[in-house]
Amino acid sequence: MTTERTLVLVKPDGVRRQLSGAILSRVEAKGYRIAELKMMNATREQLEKHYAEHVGKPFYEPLVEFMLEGPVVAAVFEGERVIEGFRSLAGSTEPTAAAPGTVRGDLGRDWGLKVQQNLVHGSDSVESAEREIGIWFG
Ligand code: IDP
Ligand code: MG
Repeated sequence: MTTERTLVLVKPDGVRRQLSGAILSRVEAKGYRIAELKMMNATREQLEKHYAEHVGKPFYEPLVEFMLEGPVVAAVFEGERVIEGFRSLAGSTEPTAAAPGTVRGDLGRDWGLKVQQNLVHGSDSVESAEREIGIWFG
């Protein structure tokens, strides 16, 4: 049995709003284990790799600029089905529509910007998780 891993980022809005601890706490309280944790400033090169799937979309450049606004907290969480479990805790991409009880639903809102500032990133598949963990934790 292989324990799954996922990459979680508290985005610059979450760090700036001093929600990093509250967000990590929700994930830990669910039962997932922190395997790696650090605060860092992302580089443009890392973000271009991380968000390669979004190149060409209207929010791509605003997204990269947003992620460069300040430090992020990067974590690897472990546990059975943690990829799906974290995505469920995070809530849907648009914070206005994200369900109450989720990180984005409880703590996020639309600020009328070109990119949704929605507090967290979580990998969406085993392949993405391994690729993204390599980008952030090499
Ligand atoms: P996810 O973070 O829920 O997996 P993705 O589709 O992978 O969402 O998009 C990456 C990030 O880009 C989102 O978390 C959000 O910050 C931003 N984003 C995605 N779609 C839009 C959009 O339609 N308008 C503005 N920003 C968006
Ligand atoms: Mg995504």
